[in-house]
Amino acid sequence: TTTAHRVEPENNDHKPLGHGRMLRKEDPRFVRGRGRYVDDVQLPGMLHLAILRSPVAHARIVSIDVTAAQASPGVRAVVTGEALGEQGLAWMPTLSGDVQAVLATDKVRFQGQEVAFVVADDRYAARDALELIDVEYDMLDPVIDARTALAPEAPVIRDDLDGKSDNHCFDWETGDAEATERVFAAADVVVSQDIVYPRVHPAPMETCGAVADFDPVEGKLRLWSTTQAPHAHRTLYAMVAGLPEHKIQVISPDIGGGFGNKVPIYPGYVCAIVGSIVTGKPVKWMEDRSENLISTGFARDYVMRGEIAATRDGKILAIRTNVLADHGAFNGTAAPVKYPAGFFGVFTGSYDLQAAYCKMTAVYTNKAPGGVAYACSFRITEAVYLVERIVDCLAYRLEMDPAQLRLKNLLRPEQFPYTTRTGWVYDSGNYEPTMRLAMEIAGYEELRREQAEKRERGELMGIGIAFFTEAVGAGPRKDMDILGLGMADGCELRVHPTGKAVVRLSVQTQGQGHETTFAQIVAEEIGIPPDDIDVLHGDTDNTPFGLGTYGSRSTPVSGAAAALVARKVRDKARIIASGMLEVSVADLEWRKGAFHVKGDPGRSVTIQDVAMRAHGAGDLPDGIEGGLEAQICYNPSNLTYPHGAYICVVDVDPGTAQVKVRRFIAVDDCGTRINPMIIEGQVHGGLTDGVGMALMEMIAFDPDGNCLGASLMDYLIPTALEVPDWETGFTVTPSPHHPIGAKGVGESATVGSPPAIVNAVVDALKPFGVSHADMPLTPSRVWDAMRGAARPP
Ligand code: PCD
Repeated sequence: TTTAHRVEPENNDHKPLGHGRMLRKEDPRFVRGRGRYVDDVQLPGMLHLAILRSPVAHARIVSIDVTAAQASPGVRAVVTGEALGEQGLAWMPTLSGDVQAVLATDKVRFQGQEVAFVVADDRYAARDALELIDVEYDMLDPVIDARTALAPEAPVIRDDLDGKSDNHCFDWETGDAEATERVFAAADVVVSQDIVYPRVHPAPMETCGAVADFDPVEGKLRLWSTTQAPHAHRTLYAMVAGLPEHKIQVISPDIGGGFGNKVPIYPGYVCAIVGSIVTGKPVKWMEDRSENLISTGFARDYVMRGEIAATRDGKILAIRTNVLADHGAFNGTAAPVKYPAGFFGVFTGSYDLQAAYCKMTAVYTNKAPGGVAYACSFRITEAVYLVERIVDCLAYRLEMDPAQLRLKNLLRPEQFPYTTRTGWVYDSGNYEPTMRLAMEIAGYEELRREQAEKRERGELMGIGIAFFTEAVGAGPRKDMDILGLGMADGCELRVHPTGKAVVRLSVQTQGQGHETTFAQIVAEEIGIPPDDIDVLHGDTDNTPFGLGTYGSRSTPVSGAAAALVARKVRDKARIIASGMLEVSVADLEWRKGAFHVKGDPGRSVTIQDVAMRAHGAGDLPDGIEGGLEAQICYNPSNLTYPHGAYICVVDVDPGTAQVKVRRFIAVDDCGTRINPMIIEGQVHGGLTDGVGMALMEMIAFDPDGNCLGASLMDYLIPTALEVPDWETGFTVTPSPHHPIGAKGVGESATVGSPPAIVNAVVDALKPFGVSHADMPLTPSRVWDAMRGAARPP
């Protein structure tokens, strides 16, 4: 899709970094089909692994007979949970401190769970042998609806956990319950609404997979895998397998989309490692589409109750919410230890409130483990949806225009840095101009007039608004860690003698364009053109430690590291330059790539001259070592808080209840922009995700726990046909604590668009007295809503 409308402010302060819209350095490789993905890895003697999965959601394993499979042609090994158990490998820790079965030993707990694996000469031999494994199951009742998980008669899913007698996973609360109750009790107006954010799946184009190569002579494990967090995975493998960490190399090559799906460690990765150790050969495991959809990390699955208190004239006073979170059979999400519900605590949105309170209960069910933060900084997507939906419910009740209601309540610029009612500190924001710009691009007043006319004629047109603030860039070591690992990022920069450079990152791109944007950041600081800077990532042997790419943290954390490491190199270059020019450091002026003697513009040395001197012959100033390189580990002092205003226009066919997204206006503020073209691409992708979630996507189950969305025939994802030409604009409010003022943006559109779309559809249905309907707004759901029969999903 194209950008029909792009608003470029005149103001110079709003210029992106120097190399702005430069084309992506990685694309020549991708457009020629020369990307190298995990499934492209071919090693001599490599074997193939296939996984036998449970056909049922909940059952005790009575017996597993593998004799026929072992005798099948080409089969090298068949491994069950029992065999793994003998090595202490049947269970592994998850990134949220739960444990998960690598292969089931006692019970299967969701349909698609890993039960056994076969290693064979090729993929087909491995798959064929799976059918010869004979498993006897003793069926148990499944728990499918989270709302029934805590009923006394519910079967206990996690009886593997010591003393566990129910399906309770965790409780979490934030805010001030009493203060909130006081505000609610005294308020003119209270509106409450039950809201479901259905289970969806990130469904990246490339499924998950790995190639494991254990060399018994070196004692070294090399693992190519589809991971968004190679260093964190390496540490976990060291902990699970007892292999020394320096003998594990995790390589994340080109990745065909992550979207949070590639953050967790999946049993398949561990099986590939075990397979290689057992057979003494390299072993490849690659999921198919259905395996990816039924067994890997899903997202969302929150049943929420939202309550909002306000004055009669629309001043929002307080928000309260109660959430039931379905985490599936194992809590497989990656979340900072102290925040089991991630950044849901930012459910207070972009508004100036007096009080807020959230209570959450998480439960286990017989569904695939999760829930990953799919294009969502640790559950902020659910929080934004809740607050933006409930604000619209309030507008409906007060008969106020939803744009005016928001404008009346947005935080004001002088309130930043703003501490929310749940204790988060929004670093910076200037909300009203963002909202006004979106309304201006949309032609908001004109749209409302058009809508009024259409309503006269019985046509269903809806206008939906969402205003969001996100918390991205986890995070400060003092506040957050994952399994005891602090969330800082390393970065290393080496400048070669001829002035070309290599920057090594701890984060890993899955398509976001880091090879380009990180070169741009370094280029801006050190004056070497971005084409002369290579970006290396995704290989633990060759990059500094860091926690990986998710929660739009690469720019806020690693991007800051890249700017600072370049400044460190520049500081050293300045000292060398002062020696070369025989002046003091204070007499030098840095201008785009060269040091100039103040007041003597003719005398200067370029960064390339300095690089040669740093490595070459001739004296260096006292105490300065040769070479031109530096390394740092950046610990952010706060998260960054991007914001945005989205407006969606839909037409609903009164005869078929089909929703058409006619226009979508997205104005984003991610602080200083590095590459506006890449940002627009990120926004277009996220908006498309949003259309999918709002209108089409849901991983559903039948009462027996059969997954009904196990292929892309049933799990609908949007294509270019379902989306309009996106209209984007931007404002720039730099982050005060980020060295270049940048905030993350990769997930903004996925977070902000579902409420805008749902608000638009509900607005279209206003003539039917509809004030809420749950996603996905498929024609049948919209039809039911029009007939007053909105059924709970
Ligand atoms: N940027 C710029 N500027 C600014 C910001 C940003 O330029 N201011 C850019 C950068 O550089 C990059 C991008 O943009 O390139 C993005 O960023 P960020 O926001 O920082 O983010 P990151 O970290 O990098 O990434 C991540 C994200 C996420 S998180 C997700 S989901 C998704 C997104 O990203 N994924 C993906 N996007 C994307 N794209 C693609 N292509 N693919 C993929 O896969 Mo999660 O948590 O994981 O769920």
